Amino acid sequence: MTGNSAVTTWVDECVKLCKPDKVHWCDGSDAERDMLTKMLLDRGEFQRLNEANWPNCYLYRSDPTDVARTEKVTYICSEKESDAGPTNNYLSPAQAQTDILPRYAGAMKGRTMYVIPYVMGPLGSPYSKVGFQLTDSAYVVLNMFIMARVGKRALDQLGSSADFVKGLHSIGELLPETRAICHFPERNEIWSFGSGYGGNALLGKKCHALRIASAQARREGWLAEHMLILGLENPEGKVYYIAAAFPSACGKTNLAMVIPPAALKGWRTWTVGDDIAWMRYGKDGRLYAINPEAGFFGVAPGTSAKTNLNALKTASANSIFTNVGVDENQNVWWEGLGPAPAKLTDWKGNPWTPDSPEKAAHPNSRFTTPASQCPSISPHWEDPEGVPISAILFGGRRASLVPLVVESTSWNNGVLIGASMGSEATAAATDTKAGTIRHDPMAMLPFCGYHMGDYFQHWIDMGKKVANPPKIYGVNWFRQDENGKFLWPGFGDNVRVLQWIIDRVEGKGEPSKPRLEICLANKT
Ligand code: GTP
Ligand code: SPV
Ligand code: MN
Repeated sequence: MTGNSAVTTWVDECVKLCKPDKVHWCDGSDAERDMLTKMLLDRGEFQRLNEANWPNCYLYRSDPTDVARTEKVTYICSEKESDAGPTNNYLSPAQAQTDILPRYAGAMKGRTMYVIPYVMGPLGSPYSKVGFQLTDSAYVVLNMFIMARVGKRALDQLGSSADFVKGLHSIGELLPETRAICHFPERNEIWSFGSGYGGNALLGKKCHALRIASAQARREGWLAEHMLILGLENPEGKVYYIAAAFPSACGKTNLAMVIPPAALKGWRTWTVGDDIAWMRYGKDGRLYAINPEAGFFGVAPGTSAKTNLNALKTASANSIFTNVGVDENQNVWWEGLGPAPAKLTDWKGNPWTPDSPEKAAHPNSRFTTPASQCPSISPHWEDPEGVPISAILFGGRRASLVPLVVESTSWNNGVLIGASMGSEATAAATDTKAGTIRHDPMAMLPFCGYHMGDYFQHWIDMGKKVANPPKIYGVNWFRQDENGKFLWPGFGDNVRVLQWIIDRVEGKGEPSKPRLEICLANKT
């Protein structure tokens, strides 16, 4: 409990509405985590993984109709429709009140309401934000324990302030037809109903740290972006930080913890964040970024010792695996991990063999894992002031046309590159057709909490704030030949592109010429 009356008044209102049997205030302790884990194991919702290979790791299968974000029922509920803009689904606050709120009435009968106080951003950072998520899903609580800094620490950070985000979440009956994710940017409020999955349900992530935060960032003069943050250290020991926006399932987690190829002697990378960056100008006129999250909610398929060893090592303990396959010895498996075991149980709980027509793991299956366990985690990943950004990348998944890398000629030209991004849809959202190209400006189409036109203006305004904003680049790791084979090796070799970008930042190297040659070789 807390003495903060702004918090308790709101929690009381939600309790009256949802009518839970019990209210549990999360303190974020190990004992609490163990208690919830045991409860899910006893209920059969969690399956313990092989203790030798995956210590303290669990498998969870979500409802098969609830496996990814649902953009069609994600709403921006600003006072004015014009503030939501043409790219967001709009519901007026009054309409949300009449259409959505009644779904919560008595929804938690027979259940416990968990109150999760959380901080997005490093503890004690002036740029961190406090939120509260009320939820009736213990699985969501355990994910939030990994993804955010939860419990007493958050109450301490908030003190008596009323500046916090209110998130009301109920899985309801997990019916797709009652599912709705509503955001009220003017009152820092989120209502999520009918889903227990990832970005729909872990409210600190997309709902708070992107949709609510982007609107707040515009009001306050900073940026909340769908970006990874990584440091690239050259052989002289100088570290350059890069922020990169790629749409969902287009390579952020991979680039954030990329291992340079052996040929690049003396180069190394440092991970700061893999999905979200909050950025603002420091007193020195440089753009500084913090990672608001404390964990990674990473795509499992395609993750292997060859493609992303650091992710595998990170997730090898104290992690939750959602919708992957599992073998008889309780080892997880997914497409791309390595040779398939002869026999598996698939993500739906059915028997599976390598001859089965279906995939063993859902294409959007995920691991939830503490960032602190990442072998490449930056010693500065929790610096309260953030890390200084030297370059910003915008990239998509494009089989044709878009070259490996282009350098913008100015900040505004870079904003144009970001704003005109297109990318092939992936399995990260259920209602988009995988493979079809959609316009996804700055990888923020599903996450911008306000009018996309105002968002572009805000980016342009941010460039006017300082004399030397970071250089902006467009990249594409996903060009294919006529047989559908990737033309660029990707993964570790992407560091070669970063190396060239760093040279350019230092005023060295040729403008895009070397890359142009690659494009020509690829029959641009
Ligand atoms: P979200 O968490 O949904 O925001 O996704 P993300 O951008 O972090 O995507 P992630 O790094 O998890 O990559 C998604 C998929 O793309 C995985 O299957 C990766 O194996 C694959 N991938 C990542 N980088 C590359 C690359 O350089 N080349 C190729 N061909 N595939 C890649
Ligand atoms: C994304 O879809 O961009 C993700 C996964 O990072 S989720 O948290 O489910 O939104
Ligand atoms: Mn994402």
